[in-house]
Amino acid sequence: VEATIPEPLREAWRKYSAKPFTQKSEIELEFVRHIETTLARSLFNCDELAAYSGIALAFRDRLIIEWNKTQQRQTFADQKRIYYLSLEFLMGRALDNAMLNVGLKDVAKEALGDLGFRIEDVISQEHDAALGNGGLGRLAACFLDSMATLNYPAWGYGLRYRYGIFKQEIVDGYQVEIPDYWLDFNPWEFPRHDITVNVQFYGTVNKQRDTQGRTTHIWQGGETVQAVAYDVPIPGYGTPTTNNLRLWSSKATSGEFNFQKFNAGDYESAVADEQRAETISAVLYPNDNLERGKELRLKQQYFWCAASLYDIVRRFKKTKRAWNEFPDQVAIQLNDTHPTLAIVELQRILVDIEVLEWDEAWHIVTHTFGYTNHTVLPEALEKWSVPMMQNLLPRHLQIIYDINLFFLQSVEKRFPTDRDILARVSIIEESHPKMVRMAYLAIIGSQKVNGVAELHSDLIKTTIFKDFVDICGPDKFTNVTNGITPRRWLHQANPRLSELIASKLGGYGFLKDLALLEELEDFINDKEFRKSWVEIKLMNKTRLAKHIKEATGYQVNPNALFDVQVKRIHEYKRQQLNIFGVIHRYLAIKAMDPKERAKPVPRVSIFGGKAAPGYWMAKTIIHLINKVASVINNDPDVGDLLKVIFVADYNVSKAEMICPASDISEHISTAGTEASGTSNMKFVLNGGLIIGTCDGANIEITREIGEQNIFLFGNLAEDVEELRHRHYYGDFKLDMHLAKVFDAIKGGMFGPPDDFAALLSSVESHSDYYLVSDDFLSYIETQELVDEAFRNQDEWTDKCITSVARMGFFSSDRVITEYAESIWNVEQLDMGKENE
Ligand code: F55
Repeated sequence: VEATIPEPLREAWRKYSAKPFTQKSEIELEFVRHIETTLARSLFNCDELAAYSGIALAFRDRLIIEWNKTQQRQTFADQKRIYYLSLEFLMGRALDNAMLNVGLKDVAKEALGDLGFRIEDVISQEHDAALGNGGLGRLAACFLDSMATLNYPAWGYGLRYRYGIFKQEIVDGYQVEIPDYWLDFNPWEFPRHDITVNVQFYGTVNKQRDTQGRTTHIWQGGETVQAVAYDVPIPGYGTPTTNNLRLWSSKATSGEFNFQKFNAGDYESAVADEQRAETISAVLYPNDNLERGKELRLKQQYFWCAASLYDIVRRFKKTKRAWNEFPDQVAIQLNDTHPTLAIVELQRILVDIEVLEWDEAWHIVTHTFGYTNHTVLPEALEKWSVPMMQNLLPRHLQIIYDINLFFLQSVEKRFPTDRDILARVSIIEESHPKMVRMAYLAIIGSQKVNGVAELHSDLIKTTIFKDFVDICGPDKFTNVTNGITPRRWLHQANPRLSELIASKLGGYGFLKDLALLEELEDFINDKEFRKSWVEIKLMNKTRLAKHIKEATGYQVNPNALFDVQVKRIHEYKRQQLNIFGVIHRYLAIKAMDPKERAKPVPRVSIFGGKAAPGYWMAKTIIHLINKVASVINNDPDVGDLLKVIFVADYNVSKAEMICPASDISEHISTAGTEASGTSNMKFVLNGGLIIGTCDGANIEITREIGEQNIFLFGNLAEDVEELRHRHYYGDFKLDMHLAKVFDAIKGGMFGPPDDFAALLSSVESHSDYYLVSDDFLSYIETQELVDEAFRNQDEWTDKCITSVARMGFFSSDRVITEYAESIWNVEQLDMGKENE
């Protein structure tokens, strides 16, 4: 690498090149320097926010030194790279993670202590980077952590939203959305004003003949928006590898056009152009598992795909390789169908700009991409209207039609007798208006398609993508069960448990090889260990209780059973089943003879999660939870026996506090609807048990930890269709316990019944699409089993320790290794001596 510096200068460069700090005194020096100079603040009015800024800048500098070296190393190694395209990266806070990953949190703690700060207070000043909705975005963040930790040459590509997912407040029991402007002070990003890409929209396509008589397509006119790169360093744990997350920000091109408008005094129109351009990366769409077909969303997708592809191709071209080597140098993973236009864009670059033959280009494209599906819910499968695409991306629509034509021709040849197959598998749905089915395009343009848990991967093969298994063969479809990074979700979220485990396993090796946790089972009868285990859980619950008191005013007893359901609010995730169960429990307590009331196990039911702003039913569920909370929590008959809490503004940093504090968490989706779930893994890894349905990764968690350690209930995925059919054709009676719950709601126990009429009707009416009534009895009976089990604290602790010991499989390191070997075909960078 040094060879690029002229010989006589090398010594000076080497001598003065930045060295990463390791000492407390160095951290203190950098901290003070940043506060006094970078931030221009006096040390005498340095509050916690300023302290956060100072320490964050110090660690940022440190990351950037390794980041630079990593990029050099990767360029030099000249290997295949992974590009992970995701519209969402739900990163959460960066400082704590950076300190832990570079192994200097303890040193930083002392340094901050010397200067008068408590590290926890400083860490909590940071605003979450909340560029995602939920599981899909958080998965991308866990993958970045694992790819860096495993020394894979990998880049994330996303959008730099000015507004992340909204902040949630609860006002009078209703969700209120507050904009999340998070960029006021963000030390973790580096603007790269020199790395820009012009992205074209609208316009027209003209055919031309080139000198060799070939027809070429010229996309002309329309408007151009500039993408500016912002880079975020991603440090691996216990390795110098620091990868890059590149987020694109949109702005108006500073071209002749605006200049002319300005000169002509047409300021308003010039400013309007500027604003329209900036709007593209302004805000994250807050829908999870719902596609709404808005033009701005399509613009976001193309803007981001075009800029990323340009960047990737530019990097490839620097290697001066032939085009057919592209798939040996580049693996692009599509996080859901949101980046599917990247497939079309690469084909366009190769055919229109690099003038490759169609077939050669298409071969390159189809050996470059992989597509991960995250849902089978029909309303979440992306479709774009053909007229909209025609207008915004005329050339891309032509290419899609050509891809479709060639594909359908090959299908017709192979299945000449199946009369409907062409209509079923066509990328274009023949509706009014016509629609482009993005998942089909993603499948056809990719080398591999994967689901995110076994059941889910089986379901996509037998339901939504069945025809494509017949057409493309079964090998194209595979499963990669999700996982989570143990660095954030154990070590960072639960430092005490991590330390206890390390004390038994002889160090923190398990954080890089989570399977090592299995050795914990040897200590299951170790009295001291068990005592510490239980104490840590109680401490974590006490910390959450403190937050609950501050946030809601309600006092909860940390010795009660903490029952947690935190995730996006959605009918398929069935928070309504949970709250109906809570009401059932409340009615049972009320019906008891007061002397009997000592018997039930005290419980705190904790909910958290955001509803998409336009998802009215989800908002109704939030409202019901809050109304139930205010009735139960103020009922003197109930006391500590039952408390209901809604934690407002559930996000990554709240999850870090909540996951370690649960005794039981709920993952109770209608069987077959939750692709995987990942918080289920976080809770078990932190020594909590699960009540759940046979859905998503719950099934594999059961397989790993043993069915005696999980509370499963409810109907199976294979029975769902028939049950729905039965509802629909009238042979249906509401579960009798649920009927009593509904009577209480209808009687006004929780406020005006009209507020909840639609919610009840969705269950009572002829549909009950999510089978709440069908699973209700099984649910409440299983909750009683949970009570029983919790009474026996020793056995409960056995279950928790055993479960943690068996969670090794769910590390995102295992997941990334599987992707690397079976989909990407990329190698880890050889770190030589550096990593020892
Ligand atoms: C966001 C935007 C759109 Cl348009 C569609 C979906 C989403 C989204 O947030 N999806 C999401 O979070 N899906 C979840 O992905 C997780 C990771 O694979 C799964 O564990 C989870 O089951 C799935 O719902």
